[in-house]
Amino acid sequence: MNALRQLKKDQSNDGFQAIASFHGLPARCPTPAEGAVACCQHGMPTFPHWHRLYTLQFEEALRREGSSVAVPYWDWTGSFDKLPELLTRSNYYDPWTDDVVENPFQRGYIESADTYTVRDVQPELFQRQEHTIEYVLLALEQEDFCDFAVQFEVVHNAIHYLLGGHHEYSLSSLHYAAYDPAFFIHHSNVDRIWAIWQALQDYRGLPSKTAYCALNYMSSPMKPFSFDADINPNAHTRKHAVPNEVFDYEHLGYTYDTLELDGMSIPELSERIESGKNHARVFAGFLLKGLGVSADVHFHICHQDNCVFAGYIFMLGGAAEMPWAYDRLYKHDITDALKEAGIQPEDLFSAEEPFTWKVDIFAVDGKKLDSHVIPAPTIIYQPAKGRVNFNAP
Ligand code: CUO
Repeated sequence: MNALRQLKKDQSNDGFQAIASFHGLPARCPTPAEGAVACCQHGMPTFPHWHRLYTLQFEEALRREGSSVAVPYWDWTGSFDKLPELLTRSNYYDPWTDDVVENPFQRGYIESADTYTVRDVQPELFQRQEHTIEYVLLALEQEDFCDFAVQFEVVHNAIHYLLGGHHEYSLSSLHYAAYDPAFFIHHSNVDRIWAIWQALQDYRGLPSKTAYCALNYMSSPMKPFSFDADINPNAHTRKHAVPNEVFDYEHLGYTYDTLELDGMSIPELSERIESGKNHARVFAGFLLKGLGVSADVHFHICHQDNCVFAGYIFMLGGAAEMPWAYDRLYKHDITDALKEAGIQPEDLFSAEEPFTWKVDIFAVDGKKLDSHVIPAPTIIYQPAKGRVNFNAP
């Protein structure tokens, strides 16, 4: 807390304002065509790498200001009924000065907008835990890096939205998210989930430190970390500003106290993931792309005149974002939603009339968007493990 207080006073190119602007506004990444865009990489297989390096940049800046600890992670996959005290307490006692001082993790100042960050916490944050772990497990189940990266990023988006809510100067805005120190406490956990996936890949005997599905991306410099020392004074992140250099976090100089998730070790996680494959599952498959705005996508699956709520996803965006589109589907498990509506996975095969979707997309300010800005999802049937289809022996 003392280190963050100091970092906020640091007006240098590696102070709080400068680091926060690496992610969103003021935009730092020039483009030949349309002026500068926000540097953060979303919707690409480099999302995990860019944000790993970014969390490290923040951690090393705090260490420069006297911190001797790592950036803590907030494990939002477990159950909780309030935010971590680190983020919410209003003040703390500083034994060095014998003073009670303001807790710097509560909010951040946004110089370019001359305002402070706000948290418009949504009640769902405290209600969706049992689902959150399932979404994370589905990400961890993916054995191909690019499939993992899509599921992983979309799960992480929800925390931005549920903490930031409908407020512009909040975690739910790509432009201003990183001005709220909660960003780094969240992203430290996001990074830990990637580390858990990497450990699972090792356990499964699969690649954990490369991405065969996106080799070209893995050798492209990540801005603004790769820029010169005037823009990024941190020689360590500058030197490692290529995704290939970021897979090995221990090589970057840090580790995690534990890679357990929801009390499960890596072998237990693997077992849980494998047992989840023993029943047939149905997914909605979305081909997502940047909308230039943060948005909430609610979807219902309909048969004849009957529509049932199947889920929602959150997209983090902003007008200054880099254009992006995933090259593969984000899968949202709708098996339970269908069952609750009395629809068995098998019914999808025998229905005489096709199942259709009702998709409602709301920008974070509440404005309804055209539901066709993203293609209607596909229905994906995944048979139980070892079965070719539902009625196979
Ligand atoms: Cu760039 Cu969480 O992704 O912010």
